[in-house]
Amino acid sequence: MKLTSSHWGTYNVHVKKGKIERLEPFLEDSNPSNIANGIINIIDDNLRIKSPMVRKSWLKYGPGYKNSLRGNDDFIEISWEKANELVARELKKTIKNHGNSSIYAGSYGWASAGRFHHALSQLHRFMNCIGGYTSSVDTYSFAAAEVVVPHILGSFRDYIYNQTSWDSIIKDTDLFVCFGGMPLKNGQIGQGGTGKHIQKNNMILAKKAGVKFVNISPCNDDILSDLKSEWIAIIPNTDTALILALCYVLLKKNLYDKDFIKKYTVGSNSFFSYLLGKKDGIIKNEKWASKICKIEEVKITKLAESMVSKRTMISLSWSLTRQQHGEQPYWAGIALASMIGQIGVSGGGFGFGYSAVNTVGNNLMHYKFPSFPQKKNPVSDFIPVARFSDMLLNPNKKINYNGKVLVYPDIKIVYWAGGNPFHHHQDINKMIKAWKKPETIIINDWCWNTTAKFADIILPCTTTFERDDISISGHDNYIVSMEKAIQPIGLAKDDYEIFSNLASLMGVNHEFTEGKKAKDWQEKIYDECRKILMKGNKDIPMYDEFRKKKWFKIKKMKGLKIMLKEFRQNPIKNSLKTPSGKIEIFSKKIKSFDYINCPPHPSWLEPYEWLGNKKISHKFHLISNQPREKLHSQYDHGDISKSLKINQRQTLLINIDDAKDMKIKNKDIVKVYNKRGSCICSVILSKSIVRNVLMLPTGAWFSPENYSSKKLSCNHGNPNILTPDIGTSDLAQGPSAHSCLVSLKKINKTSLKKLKVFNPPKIIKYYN
Ligand SMILES: Nc1nc2c(c(=O)[nH]1)N[C@H]1C(S)=C(S)[C@@H](COP(=O)(O)OP(=O)(O)OC[C@H]3O[C@@H](n4cnc5c(=O)[nH]c(N)nc54)[C@H](O)[C@@H]3O)O[C@H]1N2
Ligand SMILES: Nc1nc2c(c(=O)[nH]1)N[C@H]1C(S)=C(S)[C@@H](COP(=O)(O)OP(=O)(O)OC[C@H]3O[C@@H](n4cnc5c(=O)[nH]c(N)nc54)[C@H](O)[C@@H]3O)O[C@H]1N2
Ligand SMILES: [Mo]
Repeated sequence: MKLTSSHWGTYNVHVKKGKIERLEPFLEDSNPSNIANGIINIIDDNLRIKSPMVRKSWLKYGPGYKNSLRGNDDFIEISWEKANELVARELKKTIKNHGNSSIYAGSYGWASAGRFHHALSQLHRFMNCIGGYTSSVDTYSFAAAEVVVPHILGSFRDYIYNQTSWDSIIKDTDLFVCFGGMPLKNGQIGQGGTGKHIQKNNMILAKKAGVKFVNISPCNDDILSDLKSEWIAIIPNTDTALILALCYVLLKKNLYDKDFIKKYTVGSNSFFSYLLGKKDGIIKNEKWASKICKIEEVKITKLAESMVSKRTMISLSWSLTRQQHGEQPYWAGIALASMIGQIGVSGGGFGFGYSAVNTVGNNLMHYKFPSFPQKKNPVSDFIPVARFSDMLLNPNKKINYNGKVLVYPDIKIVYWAGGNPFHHHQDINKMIKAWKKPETIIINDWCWNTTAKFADIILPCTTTFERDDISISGHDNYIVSMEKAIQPIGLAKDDYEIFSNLASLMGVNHEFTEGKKAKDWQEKIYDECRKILMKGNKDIPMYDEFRKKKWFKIKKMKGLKIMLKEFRQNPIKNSLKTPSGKIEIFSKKIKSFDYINCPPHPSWLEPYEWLGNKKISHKFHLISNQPREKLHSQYDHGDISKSLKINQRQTLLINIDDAKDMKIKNKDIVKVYNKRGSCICSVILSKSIVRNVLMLPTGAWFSPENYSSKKLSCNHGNPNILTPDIGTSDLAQGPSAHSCLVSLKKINKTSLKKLKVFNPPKIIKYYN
């Protein structure tokens, strides 16, 4: 029996005759996730990429020709020697002719758990050894927050990893108000490796301790039903208006904490004038917000009054940032918490997305552990990550980003390892247009997902079950020795071996490997982490002993973890890293950028696509949230994910009365569409979603079935065929997937085309 770890948990792997027989959850984990079981039948099925592949027309006609056949071409199975030679040849040629900035290797994605075999780190180090690459900054998860929160609090990362712990909430919180819910399904995941799932138990303990929960969301499934929370149903993309009205009530009724505002914040005057309508003639009162959010005025007044009269924790879900002007709900939320005045007090203040991942609210000191060193990137070009299609389509275009002007480079090679752009990127039809631009697209992956089918050269990598590693995330209590359970499938190699071999052909093997084998790097990483941990964990074993014992539990912090406690205690000594040292309700820095779509204090800015825009004739707002049965697109072809599909399609939640009006029944098949594209899915009728809102989780592999037409549609239910590819604002340029209007129509089952996405492409064997 071997132990392994994943983003969704730690498991004992039972192996029989070289095959994985079953996975048994880690004994420490009382609330394990079922996601892991999805791998068992697919680790070596016909969608496993078992040898290097090259797209037929790319090889026949050369790079840059027949790009439009990407995604609908045959593949030729080739040897590693040939594949390495092709990749090295293209990299050398491109670097010589166009320079390293013409290689895009931003390569966003979650890859797999394990500190060393982290595909992105591997790729980035390799690229830095050969002269660098155009990189990406920020994430798809919460880019708007990553850019705006440092202007408000001095840092985002310092806080997201050090949020007020659940034990503080259990002890001291009276009222827990979640904007965007607190979906337990998301708490299954922890980036880099999860030991024990902590969210559910803590939620229940908080409930037992008397905490009252309020779920502010278009969907009441966004919170555990055991919490018996109050549901305040809101129209998507309007939280900022609601929060501004809550601030207004506190201001108007003189209920806010003047001492806190004075001592710990700057810029409230300007913000208050805006609330009172002195700037634009619009008073941001309950009546105003009620029209926008469709929440009764009296509910808004009552909520504000109870928030300020009780110990209140505000949770701002990460989803709020993935919408047009996604900077604003976070800024408004922090302003509201400042007016309530409980920031830095046990059980009060605000947090970012409780249960967005397993580790939010963990009572652990955040460790900045070393990882596989990536070296320095000699190329300075970068893009905000979600501007990927825009960059490919518009070389030399200038864009604003956080006070800078960036110029897009002209990309000739795209290299991806550990991510799935056909899963994560918005407006897939626009991306397909962009995808035709580069001469060569190379990926390392282990299964024939849509990105693999759309690539030119595919280097097959191992899964975590086929290699040793260490799971050590910095926010989880458990360090796990990840043990190789089975031999690599087919000719798959670890990403490290893939890049070591390529590094040899590029003449930089020593720079890349430093003469070390994978196990040497793992020992080095462990030893460095151990040194950091020694302080509070004297019993942490030496490397060899750790491998024998298999796991180690890092001690909890003594006492409660309270975000911004030190700042509250002494705002001079522990000033924030903002220009004023205080919480910036008004940012002079942002004012100096002069962005019309990101004013210098929290503001309501209408998104283009929301239910309030009557110029767009779509009836529904589409939310594409995280899937409960998998992590993004991973294991979508496995049994667990497939078992939750209906008619083999991703399911779409629709309000029961909306469905009745349209004569749609449970499990009917529908086409969801707008000007960007369309997709097919199966409906589930629900009372827990507000009217005119649809919910289609992400993760269904994009399944194009109509190659001849200009716009591809998806036969499987991938929402990104519908979502807009626009930046949140000139400040963050983050993704805005949640600002999306659509229409719906019922489809006859008999007209449904056969699903082909789970078939591998045609493979021509043994050509060399
Ligand atoms: N509409 C809409 N779109 C969204 C979102 C949304 O809410 N709505 N959410 C966004 C968010 S928050 C995120 S984080 C992104 C997620 O987007 P991604 O992180 O790109 O999604 P994953 O499916 O996790 O992709 C991981 C890929 O890595 C591969 N992989 C796994 N292990 C290894 C390995 O060891 N080596 C290599 N080389 N490859 C490996 C997997 O097979 C898979 O193809 O999606 C974003 N997209
Ligand atoms: N099982 C599972 N867990 C995951 C992931 C996964 O793929 N699968 N992905 C992980 C990743 S990478 C991330 S970034 C986190 C993301 O964590 P979140 O961003 O919190 O997750 P989502 O499920 O996208 O969104 C949460 C809820 O926000 C609500 N919502 C959407 N728009 C609005 C709005 O305008 N206002 C309000 N009030 N609510 C709104 C939706 O109802 C949705 O269910 O999840 C992580 N956890
Ligand atoms: Mo994410």
